[in-house]
Amino acid sequence: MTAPGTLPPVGVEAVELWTVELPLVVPFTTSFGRQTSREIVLLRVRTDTADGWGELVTPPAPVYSEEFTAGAVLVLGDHLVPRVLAPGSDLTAELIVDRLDAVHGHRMARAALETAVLDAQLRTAGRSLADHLGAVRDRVPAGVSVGIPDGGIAELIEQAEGYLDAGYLRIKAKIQPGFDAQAMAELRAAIGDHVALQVDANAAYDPDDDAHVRALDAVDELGMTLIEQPFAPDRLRDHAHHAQRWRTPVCLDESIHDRIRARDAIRCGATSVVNIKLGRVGGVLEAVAVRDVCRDADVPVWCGGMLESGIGRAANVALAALDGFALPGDTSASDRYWREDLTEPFVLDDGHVAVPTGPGLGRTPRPAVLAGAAVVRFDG
Ligand code: SMG
Ligand code: MG
Repeated sequence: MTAPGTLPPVGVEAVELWTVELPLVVPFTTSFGRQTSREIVLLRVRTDTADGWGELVTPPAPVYSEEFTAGAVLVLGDHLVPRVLAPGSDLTAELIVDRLDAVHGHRMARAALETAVLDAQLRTAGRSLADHLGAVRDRVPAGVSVGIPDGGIAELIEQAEGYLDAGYLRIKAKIQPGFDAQAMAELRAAIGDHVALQVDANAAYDPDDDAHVRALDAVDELGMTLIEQPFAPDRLRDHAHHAQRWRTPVCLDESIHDRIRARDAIRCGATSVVNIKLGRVGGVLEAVAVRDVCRDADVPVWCGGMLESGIGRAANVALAALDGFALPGDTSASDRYWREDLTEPFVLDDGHVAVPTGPGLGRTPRPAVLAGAAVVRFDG
């Protein structure tokens, strides 16, 4: 077996961005906005051996983080792709990281490029991503992230019960000021104390606002598995302060953009669980490095999601199969998002999703769904 990091380079000839619009089966509302469909940008690297795919996980607007799709496409075309295609285009995932080192931020854009090159390397070597990363399981426990429904708490309960009936192993509910303790108390009463339930505020609470803190204190009474990102990403001290008051573990998402921030957040007590998203941290290699920091500190991690199509989901599911990913992720089945996924769908079986075993990501876009895509090509 080849050890991770020793895959031979691939000769990259061109990079293509494929854009398709995919409607969500149910609108997804967080504290920062409502989405009814997703503009999905897939990145393909054409190489002299096998082609590789990655997914750009940016939202349409800079509301989750600074990144957004139109900006990421611009950065890829004007800044990232030119740096990786020259000088010399014999590339590895590690070389992508090196060549993009001078660029600040834009991690979701980098991740799409790195994943595509890694996919091409793995396809060339005939090896799956999960195997390459050292996966310890062949299926991953699946949770589901439920947005704030248009119909309020009654609809949230109906949706959550539907997902639990389908077999999902935990519910993550989005909260925001005005839709928090009362709604969560009703949800908890409806689904019962035995169900793993966690909340995600997407940084909507102000630690300097007493009413906001009181609302979170009330959520803390409801037996949540964790509370995800209550405050703004830079406010590590505020997270640490409330983490030591609350019985509910604090889990950071937006705050953790690389291994250094993960280490600092753990050391100062701001997080005792970490949501890992490979797009948010700049790629698969950094995601594994964040896992390593957490594992060394005995901090459990789980795999988040950004409403990916089957391409991004394939990478997430491989990541979630690694040691240290101790909680069900937002690695839901394809039909939770799409009527028709861009790839062969991921399906829920006994609350789990199977880890792809084919070469690379183990998924490619189905040609029919790409027929209507807009394509931009950059040659080396
Ligand atoms: O992929 O199931 C999914 C969505 C999971 O809630 C989810 N993601 O903050 O964790 C999060 C949000 C960000 C979504 S932005 C599109
Ligand atoms: Mg989150």
